[in-house]
Amino acid sequence: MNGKDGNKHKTTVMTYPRSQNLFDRAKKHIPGGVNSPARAFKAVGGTPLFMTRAEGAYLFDEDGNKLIDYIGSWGPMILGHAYPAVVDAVRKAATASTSFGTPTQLEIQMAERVCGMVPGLDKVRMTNSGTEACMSVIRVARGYTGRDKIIKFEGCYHGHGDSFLIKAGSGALTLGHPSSPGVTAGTAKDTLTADFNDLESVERLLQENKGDVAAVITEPVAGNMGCVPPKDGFLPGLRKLCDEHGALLIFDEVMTGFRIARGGAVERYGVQPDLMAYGKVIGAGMPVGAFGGSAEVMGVVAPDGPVYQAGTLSGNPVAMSAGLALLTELDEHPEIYGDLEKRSAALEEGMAEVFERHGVTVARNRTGSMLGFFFCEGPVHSFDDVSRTDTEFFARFFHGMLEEGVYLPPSAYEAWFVSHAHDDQVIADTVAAADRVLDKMNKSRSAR
Ligand code: KE4
Repeated sequence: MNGKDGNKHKTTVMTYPRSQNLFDRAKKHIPGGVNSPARAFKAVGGTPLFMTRAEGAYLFDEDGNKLIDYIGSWGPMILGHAYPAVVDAVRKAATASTSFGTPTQLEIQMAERVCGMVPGLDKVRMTNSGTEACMSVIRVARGYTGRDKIIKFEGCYHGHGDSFLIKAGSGALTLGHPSSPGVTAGTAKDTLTADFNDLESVERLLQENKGDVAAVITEPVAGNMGCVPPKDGFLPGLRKLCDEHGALLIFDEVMTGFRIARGGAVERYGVQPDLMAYGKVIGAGMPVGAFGGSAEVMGVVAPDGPVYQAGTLSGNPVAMSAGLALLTELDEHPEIYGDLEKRSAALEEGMAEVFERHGVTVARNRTGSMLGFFFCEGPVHSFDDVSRTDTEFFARFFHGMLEEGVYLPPSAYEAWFVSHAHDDQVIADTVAAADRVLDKMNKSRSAR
């Protein structure tokens, strides 16, 4: 199994014969056998598992394994997989046709729901992915300000749009190409990169590019270099710097939106960006993104204004039905966030205790139900800190957990997600699995 995909880790991995056969077949007609590189297990070695279904906190793979899921489709599954209200909504919507290409009442209901949940969100436009939302939101910022440059942060990921594949996180970082070939120098010159949690690095770029910076875009909680929350003062500091320099502040809430609070980071941190981007939870697992902001800034978006942005399937009725069903549950039952907080804290503390007991050096970060562990000395506040994590150890830990029936994100540079379906027993089973894995790892190390 090892080496088949040229993985660099000497990790003993379980065999998953059906997934292996499917992966071999997939690679014939799909680049790398996957429709998104983050799924390819490149960072951890071995065979990506092919799933047949999922329910609540569990995935079920082609080889009959039942796995506790900490990816949750990379964020959308905040109430667990196959949530009945979402499934019923999709079934019902699909029988009325899967798309019309005309306006529908569903889109109004979605816009009203989202604008009601997020402070300062007056107008919102639906897209088909988080990438589209982020691409659109910087075009709006450039159109509104008449300026060309944007500032992003090293290790943050805003999708695969050309302007963002500069020192990007997530799969780009995992695969070792944070700045991707195929992005032209002309595009790259307009993307400046600062250091997350370092206001001075932002101020320096704003000073050096006085009057040229349209926007600063950030993940308010970085989730694509592992989980790295903002230091106290960082987000308010960005707001202040943007105001001083006439740049717009953009929160990329594709991951944090509706997850770390009902109103996302805007609510949790009380900092008002000019524009926001959404994805993941907003679509409940269907392909949905969105961007929005004040009526003033969004007034430049076509057909009201000159900044063009479009999409055949934007606001798709089936996708809107799914997202609306999920957001309505979250909006009408805010106690869910308290549950998520408690269970995620229990997971964090339980894992920390197990790592400690097995003498594993680990730094941990958590914001609400997104969290991460770094196998290095803490604290971890920046991309440089993240770069110290032991990815080899992570790969071994990942496969050990997989063998114990726990599916972690297959990269040290991804956040773990807890859903409302992760009850106390699921959390306890996860911690117990980690205890067994670390026992085995210690034994195999002492046996060498
Ligand atoms: P999508 O185009 O993948 O829907 O969204 C891009 C995106 C934008 N902004 C943030 C903060 C994001 O986290 C993402 C996508 N996240 C990754 C997981 N870390 C997607 C996984 C994948 O690429 O398969």
